[in-house]
Amino acid sequence: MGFNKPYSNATRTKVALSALLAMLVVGTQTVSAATTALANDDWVGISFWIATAMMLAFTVFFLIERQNVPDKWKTSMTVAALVTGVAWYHYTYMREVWAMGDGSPLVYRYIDWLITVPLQVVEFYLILAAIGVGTFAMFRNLMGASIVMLVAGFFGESGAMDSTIDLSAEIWWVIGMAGWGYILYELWSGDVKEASETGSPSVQYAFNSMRMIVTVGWAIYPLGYLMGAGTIDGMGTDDMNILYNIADLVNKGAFGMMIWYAAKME
Ligand SMILES: *C/C=C(C)/C=C/C=C(C)/C=C/C1=C(C)CCCC1(C)C
Repeated sequence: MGFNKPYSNATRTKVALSALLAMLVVGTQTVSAATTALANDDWVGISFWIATAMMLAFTVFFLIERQNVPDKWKTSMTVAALVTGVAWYHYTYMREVWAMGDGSPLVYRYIDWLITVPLQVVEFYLILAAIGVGTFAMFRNLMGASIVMLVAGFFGESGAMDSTIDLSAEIWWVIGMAGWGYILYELWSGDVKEASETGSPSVQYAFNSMRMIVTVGWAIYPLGYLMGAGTIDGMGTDDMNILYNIADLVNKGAFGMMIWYAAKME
């Protein structure tokens, strides 16, 4: 035994995780050192900096804690780590765009959302499956609605479609709201609600946290968008970026923590 298997499984996992982490750090070396120092009162820059550091911390935490939860929660923990890991990667760039004085990092922001929101939909599906209502149709509809929401937001913020169909930022916002509205409808409608009251306490906790995140946590984004679009008097893209950064920490970090907490309840 000692000859064929000199290391325990836990040791192997630790070595694998450390290697993965080292790869990630080396892989983004070029962007992780900011070339411009933050000003003391650069609140937007400070919020980018905090979000970057916290996304990394969440990722490491979820990867390591994955070993300390029951098997059936491990996939959820992996997905939570992917969400914050992908966000961390993009935050290193977003922070840099801001620090270099290039303004609001719109494209990196939306590329990040386009990857992390579908990953979160996978997470929702895992929870919905655990309460017995996760069907392929529901997964597909949630995924479709989230894409509509994000694409509308991107067109509204970037003006990328203006030469084809020139809709105002507010009209794109309404289209995005319809996508989010559909997701809320799916999560609050009768069948799901009933099923959510029958699962184990930990699954119920995960489900209720997820629904609160999508209802309250996600509501921060359309508010930030309107600030950035100049629809709300006296607000602009600086306010939008701070709000988006806080929202990402809540919806990616705190949401992952709730999954972890639910897993530890068992
Ligand atoms: C990790 C990133 C997350 C969870 C991003 C979520 C983004 C939203 C919920 C965005 C919603 C929007 C609307 C509901 C209206 C249109 C504009 C958006 C895209 C900001």
